Amino acid sequence: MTENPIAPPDHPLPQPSEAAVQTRAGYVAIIGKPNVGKSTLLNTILGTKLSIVTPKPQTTRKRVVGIYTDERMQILFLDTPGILEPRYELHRAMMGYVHDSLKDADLIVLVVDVTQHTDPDSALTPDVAEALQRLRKPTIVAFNKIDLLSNTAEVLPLIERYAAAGLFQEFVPLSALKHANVDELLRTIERYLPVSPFLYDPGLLSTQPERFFVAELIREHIFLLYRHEVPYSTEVQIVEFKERQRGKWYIAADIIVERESQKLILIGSGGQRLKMLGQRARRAIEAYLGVPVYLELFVKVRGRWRNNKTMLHSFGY
Ligand SMILES: Nc1nc2c(ncn2[C@@H]2O[C@H](COP(=O)(O)OP(=O)(O)OP(=O)(O)O)[C@@H](O)[C@H]2O)c(=O)[nH]1
Ligand SMILES: [Mg+2]
Repeated sequence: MTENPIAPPDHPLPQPSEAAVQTRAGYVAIIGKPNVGKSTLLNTILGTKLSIVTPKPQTTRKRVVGIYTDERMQILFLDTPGILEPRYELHRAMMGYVHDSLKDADLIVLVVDVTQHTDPDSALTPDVAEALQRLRKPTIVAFNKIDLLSNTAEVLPLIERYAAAGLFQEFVPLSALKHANVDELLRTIERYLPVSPFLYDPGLLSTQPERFFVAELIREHIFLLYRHEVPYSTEVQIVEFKERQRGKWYIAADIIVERESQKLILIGSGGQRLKMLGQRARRAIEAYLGVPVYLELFVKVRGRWRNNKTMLHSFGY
């Protein structure tokens, strides 16, 4: 084992009278390459589907805040887009969320896919490795997808290699999908979390508005329903969000694509594909909001929006 420069803070055992009040709270950035299971891990910890998940890489594009609270601690998780080498302005904005989250975090969870990232170089890009080195924050490696190993002992050589990199303090093999060993990750996080009162109401699940998650659910179903470049060329903007005391809530969203040909694919012959998308997204939104919803979708073409900073800004990037 290499030297461990960032040891967990010393906590004297709390006196019985203090035990009830000594809570911990802080920010934990969840980072890692695309598709490693960052959003799945967040959802498993929260016990609910908050952050969208698909089998395709680059599903998450913005920062998603998820709040975990139990009797002893409150963790503000920052789920981030997958680490990549930017090819578009959109990618640069996505990497901006990763770097901002690293700065804001008290500690970091690096998620790796044990079937892909058998050494630390493959789990990071040079800029993120440099940021970890510079920031020197406690960093836990979550070795995810151990359910795909024929023998869990196969993770041991990986742990050795990651430990040798000298960038990480803790190593937790787990399966976010199968809920295996996720409690161990929470216990490990707790040891590094600052002593602090809770930062938010314990009942709060996120600091982001419902309309953000509604747009995400529509995007999730675009990722699930369409293939090739369509999901990657698509953005969703909520244009109307009307809550109603009685009757259905009214939600209207623009689906923005880069080319006319993508618009045709989205709509499908006779509008069948768009109708299917609308039905699936509506059901997901109703499950999330717990109310009946009338959802209207409009497809619009905005050429090269992924490389247009002004447009990206207007889309909230
Ligand atoms: N077998 C297995 N699959 C998993 C596990 N965790 C996540 N997955 C799958 O991996 C795929 C990607 O999961 P996500 O949670 O969207 O991954 P992500 O890291 O958030 O991906 P991006 O947002 O694209 O960066 C999905 O198909 C998940 O079901 C796991 O523990 N085991
Ligand atoms: Mg994700």
